[in-house]
Amino acid sequence: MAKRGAFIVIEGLDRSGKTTQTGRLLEQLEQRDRPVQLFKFPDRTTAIGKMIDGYLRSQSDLDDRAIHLLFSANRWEIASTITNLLASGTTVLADRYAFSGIAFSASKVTAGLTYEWCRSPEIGLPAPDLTVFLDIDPEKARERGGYGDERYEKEEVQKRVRGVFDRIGKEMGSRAGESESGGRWVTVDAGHEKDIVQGIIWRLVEPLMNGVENPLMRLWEEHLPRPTSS
Ligand code: DGP
Repeated sequence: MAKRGAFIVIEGLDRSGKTTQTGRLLEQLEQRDRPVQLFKFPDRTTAIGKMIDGYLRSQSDLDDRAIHLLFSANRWEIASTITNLLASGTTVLADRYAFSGIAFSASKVTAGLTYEWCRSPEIGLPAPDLTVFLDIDPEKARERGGYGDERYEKEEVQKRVRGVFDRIGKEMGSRAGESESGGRWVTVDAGHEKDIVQGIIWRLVEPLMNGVENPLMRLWEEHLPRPTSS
């Protein structure tokens, strides 16, 4: 049977070099025989994405729960496209995914959103085979040329976000082997030179380039209702 495509996610703190590394990885993947498609989350081109864009640029204010659900809906509106592409043998690369959804919302101090509440709408999304988390000390990130003007681009926020990503990484890591519904989670030190980071990422991705035999899993699928036999 033909193997399905691999689903690879790149996560990272702001200023971690995520966009550069995702671009470089895409170029490398395009040189292979297998088709590849990149998705960037949030996808600001859809109707939901436009609301998110206005919020990130502080042009609009939204309730913390409402914006959380919009970010998640922005992934769900593309979920079936991702599933179909993988089934047809395409490699799918995502710049951010459900893990950013949890990390950025759960780190809001005044919102009082629990980790579990933030995770809830992400349960059941197509699960990546590999998530590469680009980790950088927020102080070092700031020294890289400063944060931009968007809502979360502040050192204090990034420190809290990093803490939640750490928790997600531990949760995903402890599940590897026991359940593959989150695939592999690998933290990469994004403080290295660009070429070194690129090399590390490529070594992680290359084994997946001939396709994947395992069926596509769903994120945290143990929380989904079990299929009934009747
Ligand atoms: P980026 O275009 O990758 O720089 O992302 C834009 C900003 O949006 C960045 O500060 C991270 C934040 N972000 C990305 N995904 C989510 C999400 O699902 N939920 C929340 N609350 N923030 C997110």
